[in-house]
Amino acid sequence: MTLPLIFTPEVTAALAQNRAVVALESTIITHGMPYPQNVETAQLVEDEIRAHGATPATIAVMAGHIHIGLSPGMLTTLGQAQNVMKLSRADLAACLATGQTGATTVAATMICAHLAGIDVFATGGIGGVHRGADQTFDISADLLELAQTPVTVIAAGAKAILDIAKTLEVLETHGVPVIAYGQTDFPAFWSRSSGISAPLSMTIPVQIAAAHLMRARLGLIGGQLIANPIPQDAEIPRTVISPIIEAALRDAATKGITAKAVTPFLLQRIFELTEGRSLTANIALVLSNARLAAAIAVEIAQMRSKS
Ligand code: PSU
Ligand code: MN
Repeated sequence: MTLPLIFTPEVTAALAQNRAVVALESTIITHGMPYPQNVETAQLVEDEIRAHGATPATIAVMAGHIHIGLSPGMLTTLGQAQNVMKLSRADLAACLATGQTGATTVAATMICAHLAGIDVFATGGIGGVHRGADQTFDISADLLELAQTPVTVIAAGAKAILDIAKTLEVLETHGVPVIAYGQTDFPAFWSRSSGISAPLSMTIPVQIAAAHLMRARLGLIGGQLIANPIPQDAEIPRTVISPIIEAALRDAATKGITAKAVTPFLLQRIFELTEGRSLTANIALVLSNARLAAAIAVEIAQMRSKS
């Protein structure tokens, strides 16, 4: 049986010519940002990747197929759709088999990107170990995906709604390289610094590309997490965002929010409490991650063509 993949002509051409391609997730569109900023941002991110020499491939499940690349019309439809499934490793196949529409999280996007032959994926932030995980066991499947699927993921670190120290511990246990870009501190999404050092640090895209290819040569399974700090001018300092995060977490507890609903609830609540500033920061960091991802993908394509 052939894989249920549908490529846009733009992505097909890039892959056929061994040119750089950057995968993008769709949960950030359906569950991470409000309409219409979600669609506008998705379009801007794609343009940013093209402007930096790579081809964007936004990934989502529609009517029984995994789409690798979405047309502008499909992006808009997805961005306005209600009751879209939030897909991770556990529910990807069920969504395809039942013909429903689903947005891919970091975990599901990595799986689809790898099936499509794409090495590099840009997003905002990854899921991680939630605060209070000792009670709730809420640990994102994103972490285990990084441990087993060979895609390099560029994110702005992990959100401070999570327990960042425990998130780094789980990644270390599972052998995932966590590489801070251009600094030693692990970034905390809206803030450039989490106050915790990243295990690894690199300063130029070519190093990250070389490490990606070296892992494959060594037969190491799994991907890399590249933690790219939010641009300085868009940062919300930790002292400003911390009390807001605490308030959002209290609201989630009061309302009894659990499982898949936790991350979208907290993002929406923080958006309200910051009067939109968290969204402005989120857009800036995704664009910055797209630029870095394009640069890494270009280096990987170049190195492959020489070997
Ligand atoms: N980061 C964002 N916006 C998002 C997410 C992360 O800035 O919408 C999404 C990603 O798709 C990530 C998912 O994979 O949240 C993690 O969800 P959970 O914590 O339920 O595993
Ligand atoms: Mn979870």
